[in-house]
Amino acid sequence: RVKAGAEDPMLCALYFQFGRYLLIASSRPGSLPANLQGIWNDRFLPPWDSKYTININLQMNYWPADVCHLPELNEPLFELIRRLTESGKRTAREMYGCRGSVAHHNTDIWADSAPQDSVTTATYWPMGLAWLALHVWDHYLFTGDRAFLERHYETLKEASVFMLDFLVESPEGELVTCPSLSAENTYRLPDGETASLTYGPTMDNQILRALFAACGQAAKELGVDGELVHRLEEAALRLPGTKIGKHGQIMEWIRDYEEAEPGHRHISHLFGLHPGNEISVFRTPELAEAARVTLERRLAHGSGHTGWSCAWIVNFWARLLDGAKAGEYLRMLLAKSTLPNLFDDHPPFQIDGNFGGTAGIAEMLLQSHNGELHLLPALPPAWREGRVSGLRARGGYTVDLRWTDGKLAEAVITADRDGTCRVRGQGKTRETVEFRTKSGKSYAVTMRNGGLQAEECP
Ligand code: FUC
Repeated sequence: RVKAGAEDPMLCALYFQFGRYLLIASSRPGSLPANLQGIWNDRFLPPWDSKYTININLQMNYWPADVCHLPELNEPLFELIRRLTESGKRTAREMYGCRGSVAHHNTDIWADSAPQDSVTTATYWPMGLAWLALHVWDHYLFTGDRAFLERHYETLKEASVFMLDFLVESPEGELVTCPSLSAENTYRLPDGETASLTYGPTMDNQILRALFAACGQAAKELGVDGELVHRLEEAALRLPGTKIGKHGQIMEWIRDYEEAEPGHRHISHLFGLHPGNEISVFRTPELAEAARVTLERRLAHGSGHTGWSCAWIVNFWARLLDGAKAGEYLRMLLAKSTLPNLFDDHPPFQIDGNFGGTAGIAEMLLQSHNGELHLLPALPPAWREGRVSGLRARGGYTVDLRWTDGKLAEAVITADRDGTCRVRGQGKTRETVEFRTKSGKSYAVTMRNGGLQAEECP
């Protein structure tokens, strides 16, 4: 029915739980992380060697883990990141003469950190470990697990130290990665020539701002590396900012080049919208509007044609608080990029779209990246009635939600620890409520007398 254009909210619910099941089945403590086919590769010569592409795909596999309340399934990822941090030290030293640790766009079960393959639009991208390091920090934000942070802080530190050595001053006087590229995309010069080589592409700057901030906060939390924190804060101020180009779009490169493929599947320059958080409807409305233009331009030229790309687009629309669009692209993911057994279809079968789609559904129901819990941020109009229980939010909360007639009926928020919780109501509302929490206690949040109210559950 969905293929024929119908709505089927229960299929979305099934797809969500199936995504959780796939991670449960393919990423247990003690195993390797879920690869491009999860564990379901059936070929001797699998697509992309059934490995770990780390310019989006492996990261996407783990987007649902924390928010969908499966935190322990991250363990294989963190173990691979730990090994990658070790091997990346040698690559940093021998290939670049830098301290710290680096990985490129692809890795494998041996945690190879050197450039792999010979793809001129991908191979020499130096940001793989920097992006993965952000998973360490994000997991800590969900769990508050200090022993975990102590064990994996080294990745945040080594990835940051590498960048401090690696960054160079651009002609504009900013600090930039060089050489680099914007994952797998190419730009066109006025004389018609196309290329991917660049310095300071937008995604790198966004990842670096997030990495330096995360490493700095982690170091402060652990009471270590004061001098490094200071250097990271200084360097962050010198990174190129996210800029708006001639079409009103987020600029993908350091110059406002034309894109050779305006419908490209990678939308790397929106990293700052998702999974990053420097672009926000509330905090940076101009950039959020430019992100919307970026998405619309990409989609008008056919982007979202691979499963994972469509799944990322669902997450982007959710972060733009557009429930109708998020719902539309989730339907597209199901109608065009899903095989009869519900496996994601790149094509061919590739599991990242399942995980990205599952994370996208969670992102439509609950967001927590802005220092607050945002309830039903992007509920699609077709989901009139519903409920979900056990979602997890950054800050250490478990969240149950129920809605009727397209409106929030009640949320029950259970706190892991004592603190202050700020909650935002549905969609683009400015309505928020803040309350003190006690560890283990639950709080009911409802709309009453036109305002958001919170009270402790009996
Ligand atoms: C990246 C993507 C491709 C594919 C591959 C495994 O290179 O651009 O679409 O998903 O990873």
